[in-house]
Amino acid sequence: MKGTAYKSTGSWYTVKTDEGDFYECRIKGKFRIQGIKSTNPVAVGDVVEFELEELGDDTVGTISGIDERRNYIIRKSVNLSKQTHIIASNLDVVFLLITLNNPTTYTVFIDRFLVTSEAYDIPTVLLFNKIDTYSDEELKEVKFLASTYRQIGYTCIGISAKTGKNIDQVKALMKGKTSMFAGHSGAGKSTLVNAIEPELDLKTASISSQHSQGQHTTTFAEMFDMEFGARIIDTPGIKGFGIVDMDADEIGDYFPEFFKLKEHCKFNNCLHIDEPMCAVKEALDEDKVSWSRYRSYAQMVTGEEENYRTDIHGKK
Ligand SMILES: Nc1nc2c(ncn2[C@@H]2O[C@H](COP(=O)(O)OP(=O)(O)O)[C@@H](O)[C@H]2O)c(=O)[nH]1
Ligand SMILES: [Mg+2]
Ligand SMILES: [Zn+2]
Repeated sequence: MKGTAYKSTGSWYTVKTDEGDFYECRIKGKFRIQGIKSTNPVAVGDVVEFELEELGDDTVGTISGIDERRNYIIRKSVNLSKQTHIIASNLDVVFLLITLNNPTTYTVFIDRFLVTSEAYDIPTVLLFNKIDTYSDEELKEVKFLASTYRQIGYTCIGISAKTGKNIDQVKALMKGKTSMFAGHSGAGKSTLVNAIEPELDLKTASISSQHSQGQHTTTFAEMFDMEFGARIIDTPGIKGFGIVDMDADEIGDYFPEFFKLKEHCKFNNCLHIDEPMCAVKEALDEDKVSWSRYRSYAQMVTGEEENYRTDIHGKK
């Protein structure tokens, strides 16, 4: 039989078949997937092969294989084992909720997030939330940010999870797909879920509180079906993706607008930092690429940790 993992709680997995039946499944033996050293062999979103068996009065499943993952997101284990925990797999789209204030979403956070989603190969949509609360000045800033990211190719929507503004556009992008909401705590993820499907919010809220009571920081993801024909993966306590191990010379490949220019740099291994005849820096001087994007990039390459947002209009 075949199904999709909706939930994982340690050694048991809830699997839903295409016919819509749910089974509790276990893993048989040990299998390694794609050479990943993972603490959890099956992740939420995995398409699994399983066989049914009787266990007492129950019918349970034994998982014997996992289809190749289209993509996955990980969380590094906090201990030193260097093992990774795969949070979820086979995502169609991730929505990043961005707020100018309460809380502040810095461009460097957005850019790091996008680098990771590019590396993971997960299409990302930027949702500028709480537009009902912004001043004219702040709305200008949202428009400026949105146009910056639209130029690169990202879909950007200004929304209000509270008033429902443009939520229909979000739903249209979710339909028939598996999605995940990300963003800082307080950015409005739960409120957005509530605006899209009120009943679901209750379910996700109960999971989150259940976990926040626990001592362990382990995060279990769970998938939910939505009434209008979409699936959402809830990952309590996750504001972004796990960090991908990346070499400095790889980072530029995940800034799509830099990647396009790279072939015009004099050196084919150009880091766009100090090299002469660098097409990215030339484009920067001509305002053809964004300074805030470049600054995030430079920070990632040089390993500096600072937050910026306030001066996005300038070129400091
Ligand atoms: N005014 C306004 N408040 C919002 C909006 N979205 C969320 N909030 C508020 O922001 C706070 C945090 O929202 P919540 O959904 O809990 O954020 P989460 O941590 O990302 O799940 C709550 O008080 C919400 O009522 C919005 O679009 N407009
Ligand atoms: Mg929440
Ligand atoms: Zn260059």
